[in-house]
Amino acid sequence: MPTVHLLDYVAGNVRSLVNAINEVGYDVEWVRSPEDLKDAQKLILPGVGHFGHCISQLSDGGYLGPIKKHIESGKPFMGICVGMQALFDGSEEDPNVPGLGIIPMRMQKFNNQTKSVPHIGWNSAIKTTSDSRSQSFYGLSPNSKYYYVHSYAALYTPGELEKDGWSVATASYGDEEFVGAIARGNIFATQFHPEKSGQAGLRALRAFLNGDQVQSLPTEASIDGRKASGLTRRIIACLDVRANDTGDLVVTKGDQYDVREKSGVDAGGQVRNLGKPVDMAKRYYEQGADEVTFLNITSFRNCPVADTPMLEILRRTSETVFVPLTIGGGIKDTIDTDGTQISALDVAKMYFKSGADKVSIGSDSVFAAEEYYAAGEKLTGKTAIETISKAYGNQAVVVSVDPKRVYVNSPEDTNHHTIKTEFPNDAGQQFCWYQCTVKGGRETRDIDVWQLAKAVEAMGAGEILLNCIDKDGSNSGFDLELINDVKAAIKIPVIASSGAGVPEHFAEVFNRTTTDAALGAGMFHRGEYTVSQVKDYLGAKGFLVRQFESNI
Ligand code: 1PR
Repeated sequence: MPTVHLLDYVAGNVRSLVNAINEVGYDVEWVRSPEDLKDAQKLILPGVGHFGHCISQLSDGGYLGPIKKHIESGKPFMGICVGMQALFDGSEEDPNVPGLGIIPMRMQKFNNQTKSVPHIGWNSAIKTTSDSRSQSFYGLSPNSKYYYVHSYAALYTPGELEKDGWSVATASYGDEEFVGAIARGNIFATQFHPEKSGQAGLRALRAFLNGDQVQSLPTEASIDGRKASGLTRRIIACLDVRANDTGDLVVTKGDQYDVREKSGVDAGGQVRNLGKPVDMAKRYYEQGADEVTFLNITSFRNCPVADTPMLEILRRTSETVFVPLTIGGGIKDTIDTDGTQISALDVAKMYFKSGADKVSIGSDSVFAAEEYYAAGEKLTGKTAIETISKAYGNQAVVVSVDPKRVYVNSPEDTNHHTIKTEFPNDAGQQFCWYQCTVKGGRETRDIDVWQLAKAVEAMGAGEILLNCIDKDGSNSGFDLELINDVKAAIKIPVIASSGAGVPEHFAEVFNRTTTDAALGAGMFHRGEYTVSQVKDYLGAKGFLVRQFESNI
């Protein structure tokens, strides 16, 4: 196999990139010291997290000069995400850290007054000059969508980069247009993650590796993709995974978090078994799921952390599933079976190395939020959310919330943030607050979802996965009141979860709330609907969605 050099200098979470490179027919040679760069013909620089952190790591390792030399020598270079940002003069994220200065522009933060930041999801990369509409660079198609996750961007001014010979493909987020991909001569760089962008991303990666700078696009691509430009509605398939009573790992699904059978042949308390995690993840990827989330809903007892079966599930899934993977369950400071202390960051690291893109933290974030308020809203820098987001970036940390409704007669009856609901309870109470729970809903805590959301945003969480125990498994639609309430509290994106039963529920949640994404579980697992049916329905209702591209 031909090879490409990969510089994995910071985070070590490049397994999916390696899998994607293999998938398009190349082998990876690792750059382990600046000297290795001398041998590199083709070089890829990925990057996650903070701009300043990435550049400082490169600088401290002695890589900056050799990278610049490689680029100036005319050998192929590809930068991904922060690896693209490194080519610029600098970034508002860390104003005192200079970039490589190859592109005379600076990264700026997205305006979060009108939209959620980070910008997370599938967006366009459309060539800016329309004169050669049937041609693009590196196989980028105006009809394809690519996976982005970032808070800082190279905001686009028409002509500014093109006058220096750069080819630019842009995307729009709200009213801001930014650079999605950029190329000139031997350089190709993408703000999006090609390794997480399904077949469209693999096509771009392969074009770079094969040196196909100018590629004619399939004929259907000559339609004006700008009509369909912008961020798509994100649909996530979620797999709750646990060991069943015979020790096999299965995808299960509860009703209000109770996963044991109540009727049928397995009635009498067997864990509901809906299939195998890796196979199901692949199926949802091929149906067009924009992300796949695995929740380890019971910790695997008496199992050393390094052998937890979820690691193997991630490794195998990331070989065939080229969309973002989130893993939740048990992300906290832990004592291993041999008595060793393992930090939440180390647990997360194992997951990232095995192919996860984000970790989802449940119970531990509730405890951290309680401590945050007890200390007078002071950050310690020691929580799982803070340590992981510092090392891997905010976008890598999801907080999974499991709230329950608590009804009251009036807002004065509680210290918690209440809403007036359209759905009073049987006793006629018209107000409720959402109480946070831990340990899979088994224990309630004296903190509400509004408090929790604000605290975890302050700690550096990048996204909220908003479940609702009352709605879970009910097929009765999302809790729109809860979603609107949480959206009003914070700026980071929210994933609506719990209650989806039919495609109409997805249209409803996107119409009646400002949620950033929506998640389904049971309706997909039971085979009642496919992810593509949900997307077809949304498309027919005028929502922008990404459809699965079947080949590269
Ligand atoms: O607390 O950090 O160890 O994380 C545990 C994680 O496991 C949390 O994210 C928690 O939500 C999840 N969890 C724990 N117990 C259960 C259970 O069901 N017994 N599942 C559980 C949570 C909720 C959603 C579900 C949606 C959509 N599952 O992920 O998929 O409600 O379902 P639907 O579309 O079928 O209605 P920690």
